[in-house]
Amino acid sequence: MTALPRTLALTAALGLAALPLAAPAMAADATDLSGNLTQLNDSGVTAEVTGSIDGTELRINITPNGLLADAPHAQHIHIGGTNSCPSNDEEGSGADGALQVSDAADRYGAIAVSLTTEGDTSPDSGLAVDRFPVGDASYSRTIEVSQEVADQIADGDGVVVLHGVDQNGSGTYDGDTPSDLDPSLPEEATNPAACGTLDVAQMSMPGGGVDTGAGGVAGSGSTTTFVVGGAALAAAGAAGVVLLRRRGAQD
Ligand SMILES: [Cu+2]
Repeated sequence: MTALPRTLALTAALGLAALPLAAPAMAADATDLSGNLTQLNDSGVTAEVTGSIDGTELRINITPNGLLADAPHAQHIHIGGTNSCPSNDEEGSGADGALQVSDAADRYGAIAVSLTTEGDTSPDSGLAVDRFPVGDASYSRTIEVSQEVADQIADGDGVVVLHGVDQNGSGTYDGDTPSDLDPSLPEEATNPAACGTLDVAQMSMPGGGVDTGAGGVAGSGSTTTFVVGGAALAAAGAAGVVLLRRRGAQD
């Protein structure tokens, strides 16, 4: 009479235990990140952002579209405002109402991470124009950030901003209005071109954090995987309890 239930419990425990094996323990601390950047200053620029934060290791991939060709584009994770972006039609303190960087700092905050192609990634490199991607070049880098910044990003407090807008359509950064960040540069070199919040998805499954493929699709896919994985873990745990109780009863 007891043989059948015991067999079932064993089968359930073994069968379900195989599912969590497919998701190694390293997945526990990684948090998937994603963002859809939209234009500011009528730049026409959009960008897809994917990545992950695992401890203090930030992985970030940016695929921009519409940035001024052959020109460097400063890009940062901003933190410390209201974790939001201005609307595209918002006017600012630049020429003909162009929105300058400081005009929306109350929304997206200050530079926390400079997304340079190499070397330093601190706010000090915020305008290191020789170390930022040129034109629509895609970007992918793994960066060690401070614990404070990591926590803020994991809490969903990051905003990604791409800079550099050819406001007058001349094909290069020029014009008489100086940048509010560096008066030696024209505002076109630093005005925000696109902005989007760095959104936090569910826990990362293997491969989720390094998915450079179809952008936004990664987030929903790993969410589903997480739910299934979580249910399997819970079920396996319950089956294990049943098994232990039966073993205990037998002794
Ligand atoms: Cu910025």
